[in-house]
Amino acid sequence: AQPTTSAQATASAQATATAQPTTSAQPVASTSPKTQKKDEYEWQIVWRNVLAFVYLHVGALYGLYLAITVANAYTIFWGIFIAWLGGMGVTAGAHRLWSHRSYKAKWPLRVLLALFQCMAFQNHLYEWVRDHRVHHKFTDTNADPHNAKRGFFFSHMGWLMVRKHPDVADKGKVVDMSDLERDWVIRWQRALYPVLMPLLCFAFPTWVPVAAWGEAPWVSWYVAGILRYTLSLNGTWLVNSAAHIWGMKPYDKTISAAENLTVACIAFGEGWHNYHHAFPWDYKTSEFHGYRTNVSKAFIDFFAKIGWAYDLKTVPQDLIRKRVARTGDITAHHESDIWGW
Ligand code: ST9
Ligand code: ZN
Ligand code: ZN
Repeated sequence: AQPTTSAQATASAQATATAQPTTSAQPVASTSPKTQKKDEYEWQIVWRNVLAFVYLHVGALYGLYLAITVANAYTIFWGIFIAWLGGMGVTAGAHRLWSHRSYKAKWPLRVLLALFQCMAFQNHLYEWVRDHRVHHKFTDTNADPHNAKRGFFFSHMGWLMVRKHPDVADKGKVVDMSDLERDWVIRWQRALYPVLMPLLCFAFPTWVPVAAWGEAPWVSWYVAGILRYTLSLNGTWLVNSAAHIWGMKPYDKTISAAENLTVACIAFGEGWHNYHHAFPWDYKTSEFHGYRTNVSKAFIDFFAKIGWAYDLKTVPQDLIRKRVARTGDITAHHESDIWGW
C-alpha cells in the first residue's frame, strides 16, 4: 500500500474489510493499487450522524407543532432572527469572504461573522471552506464532497452520513488553505469551536426566550433550537442539491450548477448558482444587482458603507457577455432583468 493519511488508510482498510467477493475471478491482479482502491470504494455509513439527523428532523416536526399551537410569537420571530444571523455567518462569512475572498473585511466584521457562523453549526470555518473550495475545484466528480452526480439525497444531506470518497482527501490536498491558516480569527474560531458552537447554536438561542418572555424551556428548545437549526440546514443544503439539478444555465452549460430563484430566496441569495460557479469571486454570487433575492448582498453593502468591508469584487459586463457566448445558454441570459432583481 502507498503511504496515505490516516483517514485514507482507515477508509481504505474499512473498504477492504467490507468488500464482498461476488465472483471467484476478480480482476485484482490486473488493476493498479490506485484503481483497486477506487473499485473497492463503497458507502461507509456513519450511524452517529444518521441518528443525529433523524433526531433533528423528528424534533423539527414536533417544533413545528409547538410553534403552531403553543409557542409565543416572539419565540418564532427570535428563531427567524437567529436563523438569519447564522445565515449571514455562512453566506457573507464562510462563503463569500473566506471561501472565495470576494471582498475584504476588517477584524471586527471577521469576528462577528465567525461568531454568527458558529450559530449555524455547519462545521468550523476551516473545514467548511476546505470542503467548499474542493467542491468548486472538482465539481461533479468523486472528489467533490457533495458530488451532485450521486443524486439529490447524497448532495443534499447523504454526504454528511457516510465517509468521504477517498478522492476528496487525495485531490483536496492540492487546495491552498494558507490564507486561512494566516487569519487569527480562523485559528481562534477553530480552537474555541467545541465551546462556542454549542453555546451559540443551542444554549443561547434557547435561553433568551425563557429568560426574556418566559417561554417554556422545551418549547424554546424545539422551536428556536431544533426547528430553526434543521430548517436552516435544509435551506443551505438546497444549494448543493436543488441548485445543482434544476434551473437555467446562462453562463456555463457544461456544469450541473443552475440558476434557481426558489433556492436564492431561501438561502439568502445563494441560489444563482450557475453564475456563482462561472464567477466565484463576485461578492454578489449573482449577476443581479438588486436586494430582493439576495439579502447577503445587502448585508455586505451595509458593512461596506460603514467601512468594515472593502475591495468588493464584481465581474465587468463585457466579460460576462463573452463567457455567455463561449460556454453559456444565450437564450437563458436576460440582461434586462439584471437591475430588476
Ligand atoms: C453542514 C455543512 O451542514 C453544509 C455545507 C454546505 C455548503 C453549501 C455551499 C453553498 C453556498 C453557501 C450557501 C449558504 C446558504 C445559507 C442559507 C441558510 C438558510 N479537502 O471530514 P472527515 C481529509 S455540516 C482536503 O472527517 P470522513 C483531511 O485530512 C452539519 N482534505 O472525513 C481530514 O482530516 P482533518 C453539521 C480533506 O472521516 C480527513 O480527510 N456537521 C477534505 O470521511 C478526514 O475528514 C456534521 O453533520 C477536503 N475537503 O468523515 C458533521 N475533507 O480534518 C459532518 C476531508 O483532520 N461531518 N479531508 O484534516 C462528519 O461527521 C464527517 O466529516 C463525515 C466524513 C462523516 C461526513
Ligand atoms: Zn455548487
Ligand atoms: Zn462557492
